[in-house]
Amino acid sequence: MRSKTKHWPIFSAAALAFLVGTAWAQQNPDTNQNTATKHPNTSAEELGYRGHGSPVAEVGGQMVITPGAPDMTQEEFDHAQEIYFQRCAGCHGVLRKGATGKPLTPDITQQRGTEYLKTLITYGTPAGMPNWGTSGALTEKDIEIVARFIQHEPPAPPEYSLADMKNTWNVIVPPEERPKEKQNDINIENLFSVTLRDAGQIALIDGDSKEIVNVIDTGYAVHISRMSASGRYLLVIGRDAKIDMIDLYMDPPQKVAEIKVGLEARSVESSKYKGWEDKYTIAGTYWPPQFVIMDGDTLEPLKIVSTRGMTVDTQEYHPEPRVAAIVASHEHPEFIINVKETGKILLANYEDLDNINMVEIGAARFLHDGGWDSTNRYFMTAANESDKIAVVDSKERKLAALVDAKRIPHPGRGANFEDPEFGPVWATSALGSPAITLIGTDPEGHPDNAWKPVRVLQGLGGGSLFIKTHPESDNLWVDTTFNPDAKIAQSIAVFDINNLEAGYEVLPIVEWAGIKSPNARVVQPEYNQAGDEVWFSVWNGLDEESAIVVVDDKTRKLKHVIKDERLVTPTGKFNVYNTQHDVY
Ligand code: DHE
Repeated sequence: MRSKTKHWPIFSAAALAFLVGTAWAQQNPDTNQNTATKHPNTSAEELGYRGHGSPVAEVGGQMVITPGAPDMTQEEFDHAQEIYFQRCAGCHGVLRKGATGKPLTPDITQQRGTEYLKTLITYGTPAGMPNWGTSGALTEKDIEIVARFIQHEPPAPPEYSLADMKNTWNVIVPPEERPKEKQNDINIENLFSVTLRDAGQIALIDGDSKEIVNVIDTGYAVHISRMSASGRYLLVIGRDAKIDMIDLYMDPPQKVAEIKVGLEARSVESSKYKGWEDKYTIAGTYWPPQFVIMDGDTLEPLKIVSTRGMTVDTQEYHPEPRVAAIVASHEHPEFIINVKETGKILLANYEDLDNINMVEIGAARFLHDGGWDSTNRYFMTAANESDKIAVVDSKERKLAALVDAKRIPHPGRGANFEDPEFGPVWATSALGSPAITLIGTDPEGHPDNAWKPVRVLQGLGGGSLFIKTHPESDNLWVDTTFNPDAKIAQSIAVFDINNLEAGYEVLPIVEWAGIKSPNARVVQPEYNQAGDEVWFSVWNGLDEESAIVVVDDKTRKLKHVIKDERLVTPTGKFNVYNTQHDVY
């Protein structure tokens, strides 16, 4: 393992989208049209979203000299590898076998040669490769080194074993020393866990008073928070695969256990099946490609399962199938696990970890995020690059349908409501188009509409990440975080569920926060427990002022702005009750 002395700046998605999107916009004043000509398959919205740095860069792999590839010094190799993991691995994969980007293995790259590769990296391609050179993101020298580097065998970062995990595992407060009853007077059901992305922290904000209760150090660039089934433990996972377990009964709520489960990760979940509440925690990693089941009280790692295997369509071996969203089944004692590159959904039964029983469902490639339908029986999940929503029947443990959605569906956990014409639906917005696709979810009551895209609404634009409603609400909120037009990225669209044809109202959330920076973006609507307030993050640059904007759901008027110098780069917000009970 290399030890690194230098840390590359973490490009927040906001900064990166700004860098790539703006550079493009400057070159192509009408970004959408020009990307459609020069980069027909990839828009600035998608690039802003996908091109984040990988924490794998902190570790890297051993230098590999490959016959036929141009010479490199160790120093050049290390430098190129760092750039590759920061800029390229998100799309092409750590092992360069191809993910949402094309494969870059030496058999392909050596044929192309250094000059060709330099041009490709400098100017980008119509298939979606960003113009790293002409956008000013990489220097000519960097590009030349990377062009030579990708002609060598990819250096494999180290694996991560049970022993590695145990070396990082720390039970800060053992279960027997934790309080038997809640010690604080916070209404924890209406508490929000707010990701402070670039601070490597979360803020716990009291949903009633809107005051920050505690700010807790976590892993690097926290991605999501999830609740244990009992509502007591909050689980937070960083991009660096560090999990922090926070006990909400303590005064103030604080960390009771921590562990690092790999080099890069996005997902964590807790067992929810009746009789198994809080028993196990699971985390999936991007690197190494595997998931681990841990003890729910202490995070002791118990069982690691690799996700390497064959792709669903061409049935080729993939060495790096990353674990994306994970949900806990309410129908069986199992976790439902999205494996991105193979396009498979695994149902891992946790009744007997020594004889683990797994169902493998073939869906479609590049499974990403998703959530439950309103009955918590069907898991609706995006195979984003295939423009499909896979529907898993968690009761029957099989695929119920693969539904067409518009370009790059990105639901977050999605939104469930009653369409006045088509009955119960689950909805997703999209990264690559303004479309909001409503899918019928009631095979009993509305069999003709079940698993069909019954309605497609047009929102503010592409670059949407999250959509949200609440059982108590008549509103459907849709963000456009990665839209290259700052005005759109700084606003939210809201539809009336009872009159969807009427179109949307636009609310200027960033303006309401009193923030003027062009870098600020609105991301992820999240309801309070009662469903009468919706909270938005105003996600600004690391050194700029960010905020949380609270909107009254009935009146759609500004209710409150939370500003605090500790609120650095807020992104996801997770209301305890809604997250615990899968209400969305
Ligand atoms: Fe996320 C959810 C992966 C970029 C904020 N993100 C998820 C999930 C996955 C994922 C697999 C589902 C987890 C689950 O439910 O178990 N996200 C990725 C990426 O691979 C990607 C594209 C690029 C990257 O390098 O991370 C990416 N995500 C982003 C962002 O740019 C966001 C806006 C800010 C950030 O943290 O970088 C972002 N992702 C979120 C949030 C959720 C999420 C807030 C949870 C939403 C929810 O309501 O459940």
